[in-house]
Amino acid sequence: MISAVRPKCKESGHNSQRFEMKIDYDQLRKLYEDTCCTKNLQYSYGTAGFRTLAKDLDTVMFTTGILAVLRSLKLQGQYVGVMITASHNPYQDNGVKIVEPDGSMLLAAWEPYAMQLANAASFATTFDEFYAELVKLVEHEKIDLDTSAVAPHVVVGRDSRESSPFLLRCLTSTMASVFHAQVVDLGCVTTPQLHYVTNLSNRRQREDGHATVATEQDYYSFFVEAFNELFTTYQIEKRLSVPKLFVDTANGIGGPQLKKLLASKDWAVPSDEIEIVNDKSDVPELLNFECGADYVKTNQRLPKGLSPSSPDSLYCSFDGDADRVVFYYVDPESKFHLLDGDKISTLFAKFLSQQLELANLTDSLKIGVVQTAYANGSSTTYIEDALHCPVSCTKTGVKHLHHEAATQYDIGIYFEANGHGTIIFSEKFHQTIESQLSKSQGNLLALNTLNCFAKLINQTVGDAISDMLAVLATLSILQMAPTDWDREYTDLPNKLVKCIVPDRSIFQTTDQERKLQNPAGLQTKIDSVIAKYPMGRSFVRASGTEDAVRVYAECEDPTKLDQFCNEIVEYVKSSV
Ligand code: 16G
Ligand code: ZN
Repeated sequence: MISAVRPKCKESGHNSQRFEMKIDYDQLRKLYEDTCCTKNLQYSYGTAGFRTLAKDLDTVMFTTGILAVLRSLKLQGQYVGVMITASHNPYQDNGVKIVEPDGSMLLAAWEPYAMQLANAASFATTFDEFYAELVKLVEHEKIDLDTSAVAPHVVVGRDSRESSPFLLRCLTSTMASVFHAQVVDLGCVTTPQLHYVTNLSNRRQREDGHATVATEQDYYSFFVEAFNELFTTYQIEKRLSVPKLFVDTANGIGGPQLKKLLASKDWAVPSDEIEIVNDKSDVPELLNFECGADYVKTNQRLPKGLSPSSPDSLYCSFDGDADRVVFYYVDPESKFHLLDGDKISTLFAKFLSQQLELANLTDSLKIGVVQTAYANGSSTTYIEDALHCPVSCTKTGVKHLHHEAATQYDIGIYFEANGHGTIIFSEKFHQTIESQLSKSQGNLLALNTLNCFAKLINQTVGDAISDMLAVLATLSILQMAPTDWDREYTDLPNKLVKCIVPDRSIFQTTDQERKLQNPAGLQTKIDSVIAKYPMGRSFVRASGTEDAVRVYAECEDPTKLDQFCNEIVEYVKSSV
């Protein structure tokens, strides 16, 4: 295996005497030359990993595959996950992101490596230029490439895009042949399934030296069991509190996966209570087209394929890789009502706070909600004033919210308004509940409810399927109709606008993106506009996923909202 050890990279001027790349240089070179066809494009690893037109991703897939292997080697051969997806983007796009062994996003300190490797391959004029960059990284991180001691392990998954099988081949091309990695291909899965399976595989390996990797089937069994357990605990008939739930799966991978879950032999809710629409994941161009969470949230209207039925019916939309969900209903006057990420987190906060109180645990376990600046001001006021829960605000992007929820609270509920989110339960939470239950102390119903509810949540990442089940369970237990849920608080009228500017990088923010530091003087102008509108709030930030600047505004008077937002947009345009 360690056939052609190349001691030094003479051509690239790399002259380390200490270091040997114990990999097959010729094989790597051949695969590089065969695979990396896209050249001279600058790639950046953002909040969503790499994402762009699928036709431009061969080189990036090649280098990301290598980086995943290196990450696994750095972590003593633990399973590292890689997901090929472009989430809610149109069907022509694709993307890739790396998942840590515990199921969280790639460690921030490694994101620059992902970029360096991709851009080295993209701009290198010879293979050795790229190779030198690889050597530099391996040396810097002191990674032992001798795979005879520890083999790297990688779990790969992809959403339903047509381009994914080809990109998967680019991704995995070097894994086994050059780095002797054990690669587990999950096939088509949702992003949260990939996170969950990566986490479970490592837990099994750690806890009982389990040699077998976790599977998609484990995911279905686990969540169906958790759902059933919660219903049994409550002794509620296995019927939902809503007569019908319509699920728009954006013609993405969520459709077939949800069908598999509902087809599980143990799934007990009558099949006519949940109807899946927009489930044509085999028609590529329909993906996210006029449907899905992003479409519904942005346009505040029903997606294609759905027409209003009874006001008691509840609807929800996933995005293309099913890590995001928003709910909605239509009232008797045919008015559309969105129940977005803010509404989901407030529903969970209300329910879990009640259960904590019933279990007499409010003093020992800290519950809190994590939001971003996009959270509607009314939701923040409601959580603080009506639920008496603390609220944290972080920068946009799941990893920021996740970190805050995991480090600040025992029950950390986090959601972005766009529907990305989950709940993190701390070690202390599990120990406390377990200890109380084992002593049969306190309100057993509340303790069991908390215990079961924690199982129903995919704690590795926001998960449309798991979040959907948790919302259904909560509404059933609280006996709430969609209108009751919506009535808890009323959103302030709000608007989100995209502004194209010559260089978005000059828009630098502080205070969790709520204030601009640059361009100089612009924030003062924005503040003077905000002061004119009762309950006014507005902020400006550069998008991390598009070449644009986003302007958010909310105020009390819906008739003034356009004017408010336009004034800010005008200042933004005149500042560049
Ligand atoms: C990415 C983020 C999402 C965030 C969005 C903001 C992840 C997995 N995804 O899709 O959380 O809301 O970017 O996009 O972190 P923007 O920067 O273009 O506004
Ligand atoms: Zn997504």
